[in-house]
Amino acid sequence: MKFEIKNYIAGELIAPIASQYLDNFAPATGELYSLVPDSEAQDVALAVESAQRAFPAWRDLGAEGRSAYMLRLADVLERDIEKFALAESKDSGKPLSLARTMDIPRAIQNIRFFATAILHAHTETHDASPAMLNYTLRQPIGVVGCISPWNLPLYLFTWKIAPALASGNCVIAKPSELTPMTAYLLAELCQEIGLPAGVLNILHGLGGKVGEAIVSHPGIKAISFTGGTATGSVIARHAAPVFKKLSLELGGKNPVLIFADCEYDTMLATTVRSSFTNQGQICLCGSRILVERSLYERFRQDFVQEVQKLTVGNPLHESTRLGAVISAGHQQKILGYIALAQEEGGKILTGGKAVKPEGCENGWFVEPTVIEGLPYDCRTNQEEIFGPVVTIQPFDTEEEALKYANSVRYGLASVLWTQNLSRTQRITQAIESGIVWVNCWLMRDLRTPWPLALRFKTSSKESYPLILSKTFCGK
Ligand code: TXE
Repeated sequence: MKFEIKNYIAGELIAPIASQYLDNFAPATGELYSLVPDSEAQDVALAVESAQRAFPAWRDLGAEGRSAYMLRLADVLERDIEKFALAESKDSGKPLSLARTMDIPRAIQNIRFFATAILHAHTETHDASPAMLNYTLRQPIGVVGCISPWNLPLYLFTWKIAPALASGNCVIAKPSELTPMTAYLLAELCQEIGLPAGVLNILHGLGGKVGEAIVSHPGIKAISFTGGTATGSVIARHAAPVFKKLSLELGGKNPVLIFADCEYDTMLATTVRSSFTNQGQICLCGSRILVERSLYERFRQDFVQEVQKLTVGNPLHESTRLGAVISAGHQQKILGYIALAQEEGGKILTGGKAVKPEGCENGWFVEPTVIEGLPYDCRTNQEEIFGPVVTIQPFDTEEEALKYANSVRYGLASVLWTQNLSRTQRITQAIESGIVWVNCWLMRDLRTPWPLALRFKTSSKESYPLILSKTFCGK
């Protein structure tokens, strides 16, 4: 009998009403190790009723009251960091070291950040005295839906639920059916801290079934979704006719622009990370590496050498840098793109194959793969692969680099490596992406939803971060 994950509704951990379950596999071993509720519309109805009942008291508890619950939740999560990191690693295939240093700490930070931000929230007043005073009153909307993906399970799950809860909303949340475990464990912690029943409800199951039931339910006023672009479009089709508020964070095909004047060693180490962290399964990973021609040969040689040092292996081993990809189907999708790249004329410089690390022979692993020789407009360079696969391409001028960078339909993130301030200004304005990281990657400040982070090395070799308040508009 496999362990049965439960839904969390009205403060209780309960089985799905229809008692149907889905299989949950450990990607590193292929082992079927738990069962996930295959929830449906009737489970959603129950959860919405409980959230609607909980809403007035949660709203009226005020910012300090809500903050106190959330801070307690962050504290017990921090106490259990090792347990959660192990669960995340097993459920998703990612290295335990990554779950321990990135996923779970960031989940704790998400909860703490919004729990304290709400204490300092303020709004604008427009004083047209003596006749009138206009002010903006921010109020919770009621019951909201949060649907998150499998690549950063608890990290993205908490990033969605924390601001909603802190603002006084009650939440119906659904983690990915591929990675349900840490959301389930979080429900146990909500019980432990005595979070009022119905404030947070966690439903498990398939996107096309329970996910759509969440999106369609008339009692749910807003949807926050992160996942595939095609799914986002389905959700928008359901939500638009009933005028739900909608936040969609979808795919990316992010360019990395490397100029010859960059701070080389930092660039090289960071580009390895921005390519292959979490097996390349982060929507913010850079997958199209564009290099100024005068630096191209040196970069290619060093980059391939560094990538070959990355250990693909058992996620529990400390030396492992790349774990398993999320599923057998996703492994096939990635390998399919590698085959396509070769058909399109690409040359594989390293990687390209599935691997079976010792002790994980039935798991779903792919070697970190670097491909060159492809035109910027081929499918490999235009479509999101979402795996450990990058292409490298030389360019001669800024205009050419920008043309390649902006050629895709995505506009999520980009990375720029240069020491030239004027070039930085030109490129960050011309590049069509919501986030531009300059001389760094994945630095985030939760106060700016899509920050423009700049980091320059001075001639004295001291580095300092500089966050501009400018927010770029996505494509
Ligand atoms: O994600 P899905 P998939 C990209 C990546 C990947 C592709 C597909 O390219 O290969 O998307 O991945 C729920 N109504 N990203 O298919 O299906 C689903 O249950 C409501 C980028 O695994 O979009 C899960 O909880 N919900 C991405 C969540 O949506 C629905 C991260 C995401 O699953 C639904 C993941 C529906 N009709 C994949 N269909 C990123 N931006 O970080 C599915 N879901």
